[in-house]
Amino acid sequence: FKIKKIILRQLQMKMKAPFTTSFGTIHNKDFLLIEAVDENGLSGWGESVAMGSPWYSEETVQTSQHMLEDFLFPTLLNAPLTHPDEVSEKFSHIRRNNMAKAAVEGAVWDLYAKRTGEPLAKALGGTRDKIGVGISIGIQSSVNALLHLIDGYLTEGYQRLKLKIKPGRDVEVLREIRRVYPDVPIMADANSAYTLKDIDLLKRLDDFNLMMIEQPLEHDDIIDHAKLQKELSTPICLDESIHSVSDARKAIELGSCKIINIKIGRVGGLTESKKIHDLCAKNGIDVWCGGMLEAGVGRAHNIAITTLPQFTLPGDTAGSSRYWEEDIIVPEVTVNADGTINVPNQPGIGYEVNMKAIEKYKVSEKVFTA
Ligand code: OSB
Ligand code: MG
Repeated sequence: FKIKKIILRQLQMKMKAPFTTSFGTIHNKDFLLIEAVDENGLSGWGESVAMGSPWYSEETVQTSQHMLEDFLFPTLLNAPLTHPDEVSEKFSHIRRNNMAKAAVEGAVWDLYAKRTGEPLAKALGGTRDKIGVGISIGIQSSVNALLHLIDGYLTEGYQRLKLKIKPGRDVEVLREIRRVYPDVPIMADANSAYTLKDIDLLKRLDDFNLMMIEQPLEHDDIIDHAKLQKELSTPICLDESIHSVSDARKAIELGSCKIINIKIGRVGGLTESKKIHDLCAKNGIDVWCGGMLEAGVGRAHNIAITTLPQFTLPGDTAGSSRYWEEDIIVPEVTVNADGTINVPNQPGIGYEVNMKAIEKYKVSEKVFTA
């Protein structure tokens, strides 16, 4: 098959509640949505997780747009394809820019699965019809505010809590939450807010029976994380540090982590996500699907990849209503009372795009043809 037309839309969606990490606060989600159209007029959808500013990684909405328009679309338009695995091969002469690559690769995967009439989860080799999910909670102004939020999310059924931490908002906060919830599965995500100089403080986190601590040290590091893991009983999970199956292999060899968070955008697409998944399965490394505050299209891709067997831990894929007044897919993603999401069984991503909602949030649109 061939991609004959690509429609690139930029959207802005206001978050229901601001999301605060060790880096700052997100009020509005700016992102690119990609619609890839084949010779029969069938569309596949992809969503870029690059954000407005480069705090999580070096990519932004604008750098993605540049890479897509000037390099990735020209490589893909009109190129004969038999399987979406070929897309990342075609992009391999372009360094990094993983979020831009993943966005358009995701659209090709959706289109491919729609053409073959199977759910994206099946096309990827997924085996589950339900996935377990937790919730990632940003840094709050007070412990009481955090406790209030936690109470609501546990009532909704989420299987585990991920609490964002940073220096000054770590040990005391976790101690208080553990006191109130001695048995709830809890993990902490530092988004690289610490260094090895903080090792004594990080060791104190071992007291709280955390499932894992996510990315405590620098965003591009696997050496110091290996040193830290030797000193901690809490498993380290890497997020920002892992961009490829090659990074994952090195981190596993060094002992830099016991768990890997796979984000499709961070690793350059679904094909690379599968490779990392397979490597982790072989090495007994637990895997879960991270989140980037996605709208519905990206969320649907996350649900599909999470159906692979080595996604053994609950991911960050919360329901649409946790983020948005109105999502861009129908039906919206909902979470069952037992903290699971039903995997859709319609072809492709399995949700319809809501064109009215897309029009409402659209900031700009450009069409590229072969
Ligand atoms: O580090 O996992 C992260 C959101 C934006 C950027 C990075 C991260 C996150 C989250 C939220 O933790 C996950 C989600 O709810 O989508
Ligand atoms: Mg993280």
